[in-house]
Amino acid sequence: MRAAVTAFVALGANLGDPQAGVTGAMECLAAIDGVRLIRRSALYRTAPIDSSGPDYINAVVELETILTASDLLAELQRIEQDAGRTRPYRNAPRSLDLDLLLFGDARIDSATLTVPHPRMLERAFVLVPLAEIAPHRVSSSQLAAVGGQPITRI
Ligand code: A4P
Ligand code: MG
Repeated sequence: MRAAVTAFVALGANLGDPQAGVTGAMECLAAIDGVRLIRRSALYRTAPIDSSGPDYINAVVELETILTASDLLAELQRIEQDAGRTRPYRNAPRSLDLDLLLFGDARIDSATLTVPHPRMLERAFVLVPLAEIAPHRVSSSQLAAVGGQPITRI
């Protein structure tokens, strides 16, 4: 039996009913074989960053998993597909985006997976919900660096 790893996943959506999309995705994550949902942040409303369309709903969850990081990524992509995600172009508005932020203390740099997520430190929509559920994983200077980005807890 593989040892369980603590992983953090960011959820985002700004098409359709994004609040229902993010909440439903949390249930889908909890239902993955080999995954336990440990903690979920509140939902946050955020303006699009390097993206367009309506405001996003964002959140972060903590998982415990016996899957490998690449198997977990495959499950995240399956849930995105099931939510009707299309990829017309990079950073396009989306019905659901699931990004693997952290996978234990692993550093991964493969063709399909980079962990820690390379843009997580630039984004209040990731750091604020992550700090809510895992304050020890985000420093106050990291939070201060994204302090100018509007984000509303709902
Ligand atoms: N990939 C590599 N590393 C990872 C990882 N750690 N987690 C690869 C997930 N995927 C990872 O992703 C493209 C490829 O990245 C995947 O095939 C996977 O192999 P994608 O989800 O298809 O494309 P994307 O979403 O357009 O790119 P990405 O990199 O997820 O975009 P970002 O940088 O996450 O930005 N503004 C607000 N307010 N809220 C948002 O949620 N999201 C984005 C997306 C932009 N602006 C936003 C928000
Ligand atoms: Mg993504």
